[in-house]
Amino acid sequence: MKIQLDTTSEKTWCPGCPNHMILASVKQTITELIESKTYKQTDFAITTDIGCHAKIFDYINLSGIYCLHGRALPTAIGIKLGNPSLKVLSFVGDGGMYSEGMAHFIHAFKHNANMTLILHDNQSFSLTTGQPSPTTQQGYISKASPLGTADRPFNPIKLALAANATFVARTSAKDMKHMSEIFTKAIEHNGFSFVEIIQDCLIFNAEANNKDSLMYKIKDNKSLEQAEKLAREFDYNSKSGKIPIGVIYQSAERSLEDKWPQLKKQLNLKSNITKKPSILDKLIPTK
Ligand SMILES: Cc1ncc(C[n+]2csc(CCOP(=O)(O)OP(=O)(O)O)c2C)c(N)n1
Ligand code: SF4
Repeated sequence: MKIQLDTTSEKTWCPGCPNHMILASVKQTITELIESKTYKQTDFAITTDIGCHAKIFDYINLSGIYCLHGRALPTAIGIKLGNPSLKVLSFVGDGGMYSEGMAHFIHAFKHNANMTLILHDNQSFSLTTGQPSPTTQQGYISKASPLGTADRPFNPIKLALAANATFVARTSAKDMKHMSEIFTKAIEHNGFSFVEIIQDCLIFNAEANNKDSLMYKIKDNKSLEQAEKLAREFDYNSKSGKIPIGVIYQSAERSLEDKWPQLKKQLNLKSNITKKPSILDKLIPTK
């Protein structure tokens, strides 16, 4: 079957924005998974939040829902409940996920639905011109924080581990090969996989950029004790310390689909949904 992930939508990200590289890596990953004959294009669905990152919805030809700010994750879980066979990817920013959507973030680890959360962390609310987000470093001066941000940032990796995450990984938006390897491992994990992408924003909070020299690659880790140590190495607050990238933690637990007999039953059914031509096809423009 021909793979057609491109769309005709004009890209409105700033030239050089790392979101372009994230998009390319996501497309490469999905193309490779389809070419491996394990998946079809229609096996994937996406949800996106609101923010610069969320424009990915228009640039990748996959079914999905462009959600309210902070709600991309519960909507993705809703898609999984409707059709547990789908491979669902949810794209969120640090602002929307850790502010408006924080409760969903924590509970998602508990439910352990078999899906992937891709978090673009540029340590700023960028679409709305650079207000401090929950992972912004202390002292950041913006129009919304003229005296400098006083609060210490959250450490989302620590939060994820404390909430019983079964897959936590970190990658860099500047390393397309690494991103693609991590996305593949995340998508193939049986359970909820959380991938944090360290991403520069070229326009807002530029002082948080260029942390590359702190990053180092780790081997896939399955020890919780080691994961907790790795999580403490980067505090999102300073440019000292080290930033481990790779699979920080992975464990085997029952997924939401394994826990709920209704979903398990649906998983075993061969999909019998065939698309019938509808009058709506003419009314709703394709991407
Ligand atoms: C409930 C709600 N709160 C706030 C907003 C305004 N808003 C839209 S996008 C955005 C910033 C998004 O920042 P982030 O999630 O970090 O994504 P980025 O733009 O950095 O990719 C904000 C505050 C909104 N649309 N809805
Ligand atoms: S404002 Fe920042 S995150 Fe948004 S498109 Fe421009 S560089 Fe990318």
